[in-house]
Order: sequence, then C-alpha cells, then structure tokens
Amino acid sequence: MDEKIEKINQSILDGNLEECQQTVQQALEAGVSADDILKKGLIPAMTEVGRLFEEGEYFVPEMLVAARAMQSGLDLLKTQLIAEEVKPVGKVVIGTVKGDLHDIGKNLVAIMMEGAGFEIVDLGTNVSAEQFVETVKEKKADIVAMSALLTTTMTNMSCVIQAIQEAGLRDSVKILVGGAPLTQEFARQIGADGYAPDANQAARLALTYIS
Ligand code: B1M
Repeated sequence: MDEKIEKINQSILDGNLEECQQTVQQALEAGVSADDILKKGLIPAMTEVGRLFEEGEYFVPEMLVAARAMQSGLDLLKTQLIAEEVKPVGKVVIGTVKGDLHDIGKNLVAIMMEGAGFEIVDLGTNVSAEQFVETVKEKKADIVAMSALLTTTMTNMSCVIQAIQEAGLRDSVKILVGGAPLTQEFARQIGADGYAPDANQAARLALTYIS
C-alpha cells in the first residue's frame, strides 16, 4: 500500500492530473480504502505543496496544478466516500466566503456531509453574504456551512452571520464554520454555532444540529 500511496503523493506534487487519476484508480482496485487514499495520500501531499509554497520552492501555478490533480483524485473517491441510498436528513448551504477561491476543503466537507445524509446546495467559491442569505431563504436551509482558507477572508464570515441576522433568519439556521486558519475561539467570537477542524468532524457536528 505504501508504494501506491507514495505514487499518489508524488503525482500531486508533480501536478500531474492523469497520473493522479491513474494511481488513485489503481489503489482503489488494489483494495486500498478511500479513507486511506484521502488521509495518507491526497491530504498530506497538499500539505507538502503548502510547505513548498511557503519556502518559495513552489509558486501559484504549481499550487494550482497540484490542486487540480488532487481534485481529480477526490472526484474518483467521491462515490466511495458517500454512503449509498441515504435519505436527506437536512439541507446544507455551503460555500467558500467572498474573496476566497480555495475549494478543495469545502468540497471535501460537502462530500462528507452528503455521505452523512444531507442534501447539499453548493454555492462554490467567492460567495457573498447576499448569496448566502438569498439561498438560505429560497432553499429553506437547516445549516449554513462556510469555509475560508485565508486569514484575510475568514473575517468575511462574520459579515455573512450579520446579514443572516439582519434578514431575520438567525434562529432558523445553524452556522458551521471551518478552514485551516480558523479556531474554535474565532468561531465563538463571530457568533457561529460550531467549528470543525476537518470534514469528518464537520459532518458529525452537522448531524447533531438535526433533531
Ligand atoms: Co492558496 N494559500 N493561495 N491556493 N493554498 C494557502 C491557503 C496558504 C496557507 C499557502 C501558504 O502560504 N502556505 C496561503 C494562505 C496564507 C494565509 O492566509 N495565512 C495561501 C495563499 C497566500 C494564496 C494566495 C493569496 C497566493 C497568491 O496569489 N499569492 C492565493 C489566494 C487566492 C484567493 O483565494 N483569492 C492562493 C491561491 C491558491 C490556488 C488557487 C493556487 C490553490 C487553490 C485551488 C483550489 O482550491 N481549487 C491554492 C492552494 C491549493 C493552497 C494550499 C497549498 C492547499 C489548500 C488545500 O486545498 N488543502 C494551501 C496550503 C495548505 O493548506 N497547506 C494554500 C487541502 C484541503 C483538503 O485542506 O482546505 O485546509 P483545507 O480543508 C481542510 C480543513 O481546513 C477543513 O476540512 C478540510 C480537511 O478535512 N475545512 C473545513 C475546510 N473548510 C471547512 C469548513 C467546515 C469545516 C471544516 O465547516 C463548514
């Protein structure tokens, strides 16, 4: 298994989308679990990409091709990560906040929540407070899930919460936040209902909001 995981890891570092798809597919066929591929292959590779970027060895284009390779691997894992034939237990509106284009973590949270039985309305990235509010109203969402990867955009989460409050919707939705720069304390300060450090915990926490 280690050799297969190592190849997946390398394909992301190389930003090689085809190689990533091939090695993920081969690992799945060899019986490596989707969870192991994700946690030992895809996620550590992106962490390494971040480290190389910080050290000036990688630049934005390298990050971008690595992210595309990872997303292609994630797409192959999606069906395995989502339990089949689950009835929707509630509706989640999810998005990455305004100014922020990072979507891999958000996509993972959406996959895990879908796997936990939620219906997902994915607004994508760079989502404004108005878009969140309108969609919550229109879709009668139970949960708003926001992701941010930049210290400069995480503060936009409080604008969304404020807009939800001003629209008179605060009592009808639970607000869940996450993303690498966030902390439990930050979530408390901005008035979110919950914070989760990873996608699995986000899905578990979301389930506790549904009675
Ligand atoms: Co960007 N980037 N990036 N980037 N990027 C980071 C975040 C950075 C830490 C890199 C670094 O310096 N080491 C840094 C942020 C520094 C900071 O703010 N403190 C950074 C920067 C600076 C930038 C730009 C400003 C670079 C530039 O242009 N000079 C720029 C900003 C663009 C913008 O958004 N406006 C930028 C651009 C990009 C790309 C477009 C090239 C690409 C994103 C492509 C994409 O997402 N489609 C990219 C990438 C790939 C990264 C890194 C390398 C990887 C992010 C990732 O996908 N990780 C990242 C460094 C790193 O994280 N190591 C970096 C894998 C993913 C599974 O993890 O998203 O953390 P993550 O999700 C986790 C948890 O956080 C959590 O669950 C997931 C795991 O289960 N989680 C939630 C996430 N959302 C959640 C929501 C929840 C609960 C949990 O509840 C709702």
